[in-house]
Amino acid sequence: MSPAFYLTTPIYYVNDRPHLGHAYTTIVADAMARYRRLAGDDVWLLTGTDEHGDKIAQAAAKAGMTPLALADQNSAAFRETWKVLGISNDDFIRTTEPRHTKLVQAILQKLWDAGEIYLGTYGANYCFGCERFYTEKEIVDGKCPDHQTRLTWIEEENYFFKMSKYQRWLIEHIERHPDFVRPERYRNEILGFLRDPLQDLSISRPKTRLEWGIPLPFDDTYVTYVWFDALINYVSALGGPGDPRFEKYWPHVQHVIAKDIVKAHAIYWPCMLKAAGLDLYRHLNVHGYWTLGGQKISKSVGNLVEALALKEKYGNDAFRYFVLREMVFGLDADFSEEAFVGRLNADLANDLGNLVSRVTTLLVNLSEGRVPETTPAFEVGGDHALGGDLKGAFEKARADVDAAMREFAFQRALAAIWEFVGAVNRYIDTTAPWARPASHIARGQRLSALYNAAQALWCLGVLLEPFLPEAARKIRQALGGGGVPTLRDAQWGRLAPGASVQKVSGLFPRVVDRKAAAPVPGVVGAAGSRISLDDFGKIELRVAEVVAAEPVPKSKKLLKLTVSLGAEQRTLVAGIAEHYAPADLVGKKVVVVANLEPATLMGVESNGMVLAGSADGKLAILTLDRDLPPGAKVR
Ligand code: ME8
Repeated sequence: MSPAFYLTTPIYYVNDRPHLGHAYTTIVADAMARYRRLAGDDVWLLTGTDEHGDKIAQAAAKAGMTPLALADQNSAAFRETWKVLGISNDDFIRTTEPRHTKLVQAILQKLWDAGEIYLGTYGANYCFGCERFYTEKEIVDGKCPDHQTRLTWIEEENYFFKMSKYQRWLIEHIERHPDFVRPERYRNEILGFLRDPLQDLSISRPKTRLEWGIPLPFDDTYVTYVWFDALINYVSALGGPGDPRFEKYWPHVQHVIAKDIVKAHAIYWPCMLKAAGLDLYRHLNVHGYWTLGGQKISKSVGNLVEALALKEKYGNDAFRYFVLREMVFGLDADFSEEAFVGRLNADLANDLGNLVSRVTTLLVNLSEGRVPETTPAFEVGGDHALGGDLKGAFEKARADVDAAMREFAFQRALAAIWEFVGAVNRYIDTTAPWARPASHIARGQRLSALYNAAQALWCLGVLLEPFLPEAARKIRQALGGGGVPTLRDAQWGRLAPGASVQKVSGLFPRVVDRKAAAPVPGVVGAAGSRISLDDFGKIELRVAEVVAAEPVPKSKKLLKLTVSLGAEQRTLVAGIAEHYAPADLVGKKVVVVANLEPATLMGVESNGMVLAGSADGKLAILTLDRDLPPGAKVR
């Protein structure tokens, strides 16, 4: 039987719309769930929405809606967002569902019957944003440290959960299970907090103050405190004790949250579980905040970081890659679109996208679109076979990914995969399979290099699945593989000789100018914002002589140009086919941007950009009014 794996995200408040912060936690959980499925586990991934409490009641009042109408609307927005982002959750729970409210009441009744709950009076400073009371020690300048808002002193008769009696036991549990709360910084934070006496937890709110909650089963003049209600979702979504789903998955539960809610999850929740006679979770995995200019991202920062806007603009896989790669799990990370575009262009367009296009193009052009036979006798490098090195590099990447994923270190897992991507790119550069073979040995070596490159690409198509599901599927499909893979498929030789191969180009198009909607490929786009002389100096402009020109197959707009820069020849792709015939260009001296990173357009690598002006649909290439040699600098 496959090992079970149960993973949860927080259930998000329905007073907000999904933004980058929510999306990060959910993407992280999805990547982990996909990875465990790939490894063969029987996975259950849960997310949902937290719909009761002051925060929702107040937001609904402000919007002139009933709390349930607001919850319906925003819960649907979360559900829809996760669908669009391709999140593979197995369930979505709402705390207003009867399956949840029933279980919350059953647990409350059980604790009441067992004498774990009592009626008492309590007065303290309360934050409506956090929905919790703050101790004097936690308050900063009289304000909530999280929301920076003034706290409200509230004194009332309430029901209390005898949490204090679990303090000793909880400390011992955390000390005996070093990775119960991880990374370590959060474990230390909780142990630090537990050095002071733990208070009992107020678990009710009088209905006179708040009606929007689950009534206490033993006193319906009160509703349940939202945290006591919300945490139980992790249990109620599985049907609770006795339900086969609960019995199967609960012993393997792990939670993912950000540091804002670590106290509720690392203190209240274990005590509640212990009192209710339920097993504790395995791990609480805590990540840091996404910030924007140093400020925690929340709904107040606006559209830029709305989860869907980023996905729309850059694509789902690029969005996933950026957040998983950029944030060190556990620490804060600052979001910037520049960093996003930088990673997209460097890691995805350049490293991975070019690799996929190179390998598939080589296989189509040099091996008749098939994976060649293995020819060990011709392994490039003999005993020291480079192919062997490449296989070893993959096995190392796979082991590193596994170790990283066991610790929720997504950024390390991706770094390990990209080390392998680099190794494959270097392997292709070294073996140069495009070189004309001078002998049957060279031909054998070429096929052997292509075989290894194909295996490497296939393995990437499997190992990338949890992180870049769409790109990984395209890679596997290009190599004739369909269906859902497992890690066992990521092996040298799994891709049989003879398997058909299709070219893949433009897997991750470069983002040339993130402000320009659709720049014409190969031609400088519309005027942008002002730049300094220094910035202009970074652009290397040179005179280039067009040596050859031909249309790019299947493209109406693109021409492939071979140009001479004096000492070297280069291939450029320019979006000028609708304005110039190839024959018009040969012999012309044009001006090119010579220091652009390469970009692949319709499967052809372009190493530079031809300058042209355009107006009213007309286009004119920049030429010289006096002769200069090819390669001459332009300033
Ligand atoms: O706290 N950076 O819901 P919530 C990273 N309903 N992650 C962020 C983030 C940011 N800037 N902003 C939000 C609640 N998150 C309760 C949870 S669970 C039983 C009840 C993510 O809508 C992160 O996962 O305020 C954080 O823990 C969660 O959203 C808080 O979501």
